[in-house]
Amino acid sequence: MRKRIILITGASGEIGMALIYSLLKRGVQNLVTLDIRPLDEEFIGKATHIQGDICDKALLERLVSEYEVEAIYHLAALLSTRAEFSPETAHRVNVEGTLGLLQLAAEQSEWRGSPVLFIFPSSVAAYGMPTLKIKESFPQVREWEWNYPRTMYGSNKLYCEMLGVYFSDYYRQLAAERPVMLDFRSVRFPGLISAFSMPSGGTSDYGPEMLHAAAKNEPYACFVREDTRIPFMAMPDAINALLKLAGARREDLTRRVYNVTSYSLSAGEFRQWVLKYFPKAQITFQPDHKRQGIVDSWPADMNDHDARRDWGWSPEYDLERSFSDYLIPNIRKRYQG
Ligand code: AKB
Repeated sequence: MRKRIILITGASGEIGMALIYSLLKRGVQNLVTLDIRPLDEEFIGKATHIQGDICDKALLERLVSEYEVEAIYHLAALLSTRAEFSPETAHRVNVEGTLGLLQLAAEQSEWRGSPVLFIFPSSVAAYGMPTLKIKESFPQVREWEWNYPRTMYGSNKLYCEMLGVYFSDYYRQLAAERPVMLDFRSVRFPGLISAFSMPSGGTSDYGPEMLHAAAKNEPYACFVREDTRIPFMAMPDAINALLKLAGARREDLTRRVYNVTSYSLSAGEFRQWVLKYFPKAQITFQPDHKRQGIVDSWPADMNDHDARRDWGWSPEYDLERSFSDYLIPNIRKRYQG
């Protein structure tokens, strides 16, 4: 008998580490993690780690020969800024990597006769607001609006959402008898802010970078204008969203892709919140017009009404609580002993 497992890809990334921490805390013992990097020391011995490339077909074949995969949290991705520097690599990892895992989940679902749960974090980058004027006129976008991403990463996310829907609902639709298929569920995240890790390669990174720099007493030059506004969320809420969506009853879900968000903040307001706790922080604005263009194409906020209605989504950390209860105490501990 093969051991039943939960597979987490991108396990050494920001979301991956926070998710593993939460699952272990909930007593989950059957975690198999996959990442191109080694697993964080904190988790060694608590999860079975495979260091390798998600695009390595032989690796995925070995994995299913050893384990029965019940659920996949597919977090591995090249983020928006990094993906612009190597779009072909981003496409390989973000799209081909996801396609390989969807195929794996489809085969496993058919073999088991019950759907493999496939949880996929998508992003505010799946949107593309053509102009700042239009961005202002549509302050809270719905899932189906303005799906015209301007980045390789955003395009990859949007397409992979579609692939997930396809594999769940239409794959082998012309077969005489359609086999049991996977159960794809996705959340579109805003910019995420963690107290315990730094993002790398994203374009919403100016928020967390500003905060971590202030805590380290380092000057920070923000690469977007002061009036730039996008939605953000504290990392514990991102993990809650993934776990809550994973635990929702299938019959309650009216979509496969849901917006989730917490608060919408301009870069100038972000700076004010940082100054409230680190009054000596030296934060200036030196917009990089190329990265600015990417953030300008993301909506100021997302409408997450459907997630609230269908599976009871509600962020636990509003703006005030994110800073006072989560970010500031943990970041202070991290950098100031
Ligand atoms: C990025 O900036 O690329 C990510 C995202 C918004 O998905 N943080």
